Amino acid sequence: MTARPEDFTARALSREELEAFWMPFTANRQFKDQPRLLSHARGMHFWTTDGRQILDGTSGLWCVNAGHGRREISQAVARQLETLDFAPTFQMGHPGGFDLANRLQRIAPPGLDHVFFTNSGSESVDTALKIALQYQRLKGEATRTRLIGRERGYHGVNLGGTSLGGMVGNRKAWGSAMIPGIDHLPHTHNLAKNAFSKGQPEHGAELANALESLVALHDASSIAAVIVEPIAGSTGVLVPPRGYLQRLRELCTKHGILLIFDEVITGFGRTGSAFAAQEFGVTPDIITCAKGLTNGSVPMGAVLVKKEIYEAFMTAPQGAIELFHGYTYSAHPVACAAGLATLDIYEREGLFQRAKELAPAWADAVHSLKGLPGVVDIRSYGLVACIEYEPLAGAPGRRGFEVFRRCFEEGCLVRGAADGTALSPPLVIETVQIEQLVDTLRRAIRAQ
Ligand code: PXG
Ligand code: PLP
Repeated sequence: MTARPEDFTARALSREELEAFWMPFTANRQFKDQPRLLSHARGMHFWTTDGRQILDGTSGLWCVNAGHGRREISQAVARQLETLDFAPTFQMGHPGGFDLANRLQRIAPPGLDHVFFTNSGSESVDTALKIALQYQRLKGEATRTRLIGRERGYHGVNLGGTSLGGMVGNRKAWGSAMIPGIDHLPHTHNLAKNAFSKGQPEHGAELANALESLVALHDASSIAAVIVEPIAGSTGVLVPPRGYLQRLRELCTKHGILLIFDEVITGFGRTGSAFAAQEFGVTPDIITCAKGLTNGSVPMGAVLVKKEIYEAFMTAPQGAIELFHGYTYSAHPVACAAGLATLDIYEREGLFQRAKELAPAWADAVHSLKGLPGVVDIRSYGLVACIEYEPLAGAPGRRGFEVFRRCFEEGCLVRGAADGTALSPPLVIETVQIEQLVDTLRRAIRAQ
């Protein structure tokens, strides 16, 4: 008989045992004083080491799109580990990498035909930037070295992504290491005009014209690429205003600038399509992704590039390495097995379509929180949403954290995002679970 989740037990850790692990993006001392430890997970739920069931309203960290504990994935991973635990992919190969690249090509927007594998979203971003810079050189446009990000963007934690991201906290500590020649477009968040939009907000397409100003300032011949998240995730689910991404695409094409969509969060069904590119009908030149690629089970990321870009590299002399870049674990066989099993689940269960079908009910449920004290905005698209609060005087971010803490105590995992709560549940969420999540949030917000 197979074990039920309830059969697992995990011992609590002492304060001393918690010390050695320097936790990422965590208030370490606060956490270690009051730890929140997870022991196992199935479907829509985690269980804590003290036996409490927690509804996962965030797909872990926006990655477990098919729900937890998917047996097809764990079995594929176990089989792969026993057959070929590791294979070099530098001047060598194994079928899994090619299979997964072909499968990704099938769900990618037309024309994004080639796939470079990484181990995370951060690595995907830095890889995409290197590809963009070298592509411009290969085209004879070596002066195109400038890179453009956007305020409130998040592109991971490696130095390229940190430089292009627009999160001040992540930039200020390492100012001296920021790569030079970077500009930022303005973000599109506008409470005065767009508060409580369901789906794409009406106002702000013209903000893409800021790219035209940067071209006027620096000249197009100096600009290699623009990178944006189609929907900014980490900084509070900023949905692109109608027409904004189209305008950005037009301007990039007009000026010979590559457009990179960072789809680490928006990829794999979050918006109701495989990628936000298809959802919004705008095809970038490069897509970065990770997270949902393996349902969060094994670290993996990927960079999808247009045929013209790949082909420009393939003009190097025979026998020369065309792109001097790669990770020990690029296309790791175990990650490939997890990725293939994950894409099978998405396809077999029609999960991207399911997200699209659930989106209106999801939006209605989340928007029912409008009118609660301190709620200044609610934004939603596909199966993602954010509730934004009026910051408490002198304590920015406190409300978001307190709502997170209280929801966790009441059995729901939500994510604090600045002074807001971000939600991105697994695409298998049921209607009653949406109700539970929203009711829990309602109580937590009222308690502030
Ligand atoms: N780009 C985007 C758009 C992301 O959202 C990364 C790159 C970096 O991916 P890795 O795999 O290196 O973490 C991300 C990651 C949160 C949160 O709740 C968001 C991310 C990661 C962890 C937490 O805001 N986004
Ligand atoms: N540092 C050292 C000393 C290495 O030898 C390597 C890879 O061989 C790396 C860093 C890069 O590691 P990875 O390929 O896992 O990104």
